[in-house]
Amino acid sequence: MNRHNINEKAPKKVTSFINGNWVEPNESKQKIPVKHPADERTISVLYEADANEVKEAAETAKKTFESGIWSKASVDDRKTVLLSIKELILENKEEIAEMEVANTGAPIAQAYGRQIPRSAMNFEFFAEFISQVSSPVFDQNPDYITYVRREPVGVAGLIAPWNAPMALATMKVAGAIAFGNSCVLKPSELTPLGFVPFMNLLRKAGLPDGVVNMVNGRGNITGAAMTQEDNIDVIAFTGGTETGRQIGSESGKTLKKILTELGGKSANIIFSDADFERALDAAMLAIFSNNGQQCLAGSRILVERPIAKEFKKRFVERVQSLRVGDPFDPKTEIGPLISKDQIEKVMSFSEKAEQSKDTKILCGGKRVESLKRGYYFEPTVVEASDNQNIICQEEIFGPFATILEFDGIDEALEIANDSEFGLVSYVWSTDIRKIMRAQADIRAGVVWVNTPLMRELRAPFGGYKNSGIGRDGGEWSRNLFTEEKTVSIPLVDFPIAKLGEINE
Ligand code: TXE
Repeated sequence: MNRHNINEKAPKKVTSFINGNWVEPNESKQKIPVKHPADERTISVLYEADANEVKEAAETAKKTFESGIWSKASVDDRKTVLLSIKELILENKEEIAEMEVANTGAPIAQAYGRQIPRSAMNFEFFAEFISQVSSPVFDQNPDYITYVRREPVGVAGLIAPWNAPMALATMKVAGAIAFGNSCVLKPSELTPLGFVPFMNLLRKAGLPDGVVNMVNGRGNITGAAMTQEDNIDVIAFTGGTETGRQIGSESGKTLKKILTELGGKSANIIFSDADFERALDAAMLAIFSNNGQQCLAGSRILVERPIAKEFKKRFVERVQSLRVGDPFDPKTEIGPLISKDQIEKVMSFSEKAEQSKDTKILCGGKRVESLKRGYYFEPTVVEASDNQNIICQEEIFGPFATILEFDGIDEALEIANDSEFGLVSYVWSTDIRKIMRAQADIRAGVVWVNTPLMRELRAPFGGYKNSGIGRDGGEWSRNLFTEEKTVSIPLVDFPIAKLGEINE
């Protein structure tokens, strides 16, 4: 596929998927245009699910759950289906990748190299995980055996973002269904297209209808109905911090379990004793992959003063040679931003940087003038002298790197922790004492030492502070998607007090 035949390939209409079937498009529904961010063309139309449709999806998921067809299926049977979903994603990777790129504007090389393999791996990972885990038995009391059962929670409401639609949504779907739950997925209203081929492969993989349902629509309509829905027992959400607050407070009214994975403003600390070339390569990748639209972006680059001048020079040279353009071109490194709103948001930060006396734009800062259509923003580097500046404090979510200089580890850690966020962090050094101090004192859910972007699915992932509540990955996804039931059985007939017995 290339940009010019997207319209032929993309589904013309996207509706909800309930009980294994696509809901018929109903013209009375709110219609939302789905755009290709590289040329702003409308390539599909989304028929928004209202509260009634969300209820129907949630009730279907609940009925399926209660039928036991999946929730009580053996772990081996569930494993077989999950592995088959993995295989089918890989078999259909071209179509899924093309839909993702058409929708997000992420470079196709990154869709093939990262997003699609990760989506397949999510199912493989949970298939293997469920077949290995066990639960504790407490037999310290010789008269009793007490053990813990893990049971699926029920119906999971999965609310996904637009930046890496398939990779992030499938992490939630795979986790939820691996442990026996049914689910209702809501992709972002900006990026529903990759889920069309995905939903179509579930039955072929052997998944019973009604286990995975999908509703499409905007957050304040379809998403809000999910958080209010009694039939949904747990919500897993990835998205913006403000939305996370709303979802948390709404879900609290019906006492749902929640996981929220929110924004970040992650520090990438580069000490002067670091392997300079590797740190430089990694700094580029950490901020500019996925068009800079990723929660784990290393968006605040902190460089120790002795190497700062050289680092800025080399970094800016590399940034200016990034290949910006058509996301369907396999050589493209930076595609367009997702939407008009997003490019305006990013633009507003470079305007602030232009006006502030604490900041200096080293390169970029404008729309790409040579590309007349599409939400293309120049890869941008801004130097800041004060971490309190708004460009160092707010999540910009675009190809926009901020550089700050520091002297010594105390100042580096102070700057790194001076943030409302605490999702990930990066540390570059060859001095083990600095590394050990930094990994202990950084207030963030992940510390990557001398490496960018290492997502170990067995380990917990999530944020401190305003970067979210809870963790996913291996055991932590199991905690989210299961209830723990403690069962105690006596091994002897011990005397039971006879309340109410009349002993004259
Ligand atoms: O995300 P939203 P937006 C950050 C990033 C970005 C900012 C705004 O900084 O610039 O958030 O992006 C659904 N009830 N991240 O506004 O709205 C929505 O439909 C239930 C960080 O586009 O948070 C979509 O499916 N659901 C990030 C999902 O929430 C609601 C990824 C995420 O969209 C809802 C994306 C509501 N009231 C943006 N309102 C990350 N952590 O990776 C919205 N939604």
